[in-house]
Amino acid sequence: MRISITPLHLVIAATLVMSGCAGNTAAVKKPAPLTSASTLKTPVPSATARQSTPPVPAVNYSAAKITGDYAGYPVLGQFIQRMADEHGFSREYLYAVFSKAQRKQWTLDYLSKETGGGGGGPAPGAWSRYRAQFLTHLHINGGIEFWHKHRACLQQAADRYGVPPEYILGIMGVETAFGRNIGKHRIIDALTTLAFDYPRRAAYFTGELEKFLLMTRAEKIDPLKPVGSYAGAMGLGQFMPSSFLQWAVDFNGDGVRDLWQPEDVVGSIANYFVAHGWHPNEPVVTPAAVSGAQFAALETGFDTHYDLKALSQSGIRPARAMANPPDKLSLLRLRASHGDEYWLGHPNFYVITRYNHSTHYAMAVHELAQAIKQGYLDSVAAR
Ligand SMILES: [Ca+2]
Repeated sequence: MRISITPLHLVIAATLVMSGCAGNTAAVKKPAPLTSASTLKTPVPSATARQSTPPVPAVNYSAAKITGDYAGYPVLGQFIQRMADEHGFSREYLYAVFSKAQRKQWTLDYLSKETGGGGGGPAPGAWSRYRAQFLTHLHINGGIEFWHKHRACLQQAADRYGVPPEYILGIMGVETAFGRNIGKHRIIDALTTLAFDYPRRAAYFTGELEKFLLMTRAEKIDPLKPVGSYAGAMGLGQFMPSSFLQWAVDFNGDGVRDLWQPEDVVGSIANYFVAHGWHPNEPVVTPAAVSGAQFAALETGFDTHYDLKALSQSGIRPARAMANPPDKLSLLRLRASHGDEYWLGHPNFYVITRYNHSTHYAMAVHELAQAIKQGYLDSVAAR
């Protein structure tokens, strides 16, 4: 499991929540009294257009100054000034919100231990240990159950976006085990702490805090209510606020984009994939067979690029036929307990890594997707 604060938006938190919430079986909690609809209507595309009159927040908080953990932070004062000037927030509203924000020392201590980075690449067996966390009965059965329950919605997303249901479910499974591990950290505390007490990533998290406040105002959510990962990722798909603003969709047509609504999460993940270049009807990976001595010298990873001829010259070939091989494939090495596996990553494998920049992550999503699909088809056939 890779845990690092890298300069990527949603990605970091998607990784962080895995460790922060392992074993948490809490049900999905909605952060605010939002309406939910069980019947699907026409999807409404994301709308982030600025409005000349700022929307009214869900709760009318007001205070004359900042008290509490964040009293006396000049940079917070400058942030509030900017939110007022650029987005029309009332200062008194933000003074009150930040008076209730709590500094999360646990997060800062945790991250200070993580900054070493290690290096040297995965150890033998690392892939098997990572995989075992996600290819479980809980994850697979959770996906099959979700598929049956939200079949129409998943089909609608497949038709509209070209993303097969199993990959949407693979993401939701690895991220939160279908809502079982959504995280327990208040987003306002997580983002305020990382924006103003974690200088290494202050610019990034200040941006996420800004977008979180815009999101809660636009969607009529009390900003003190949402919980998620300690880096601020939210809902069944663990979207960061910037990802919410850019890619979340109201997929059940009830007028709100809600990262806790299963239908909206299905549409939002599919939309995220399309925005990052998903190729409909194309595979994710092809197993590779290796021979000779030269293959070991090739660089591996989701961001490598080889054509089949170059791979062949190094003793690497597809272990099964490819209908339409892409111009470039990545070479993936997975260090399983039984030895190293080699795979060829198609462009869609790279798309999955846009959710979390990790070969292990994308391969776990792929394998979980395939296991869920097989289980779903078996359960349909048995009926
Ligand atoms: Ca909705």
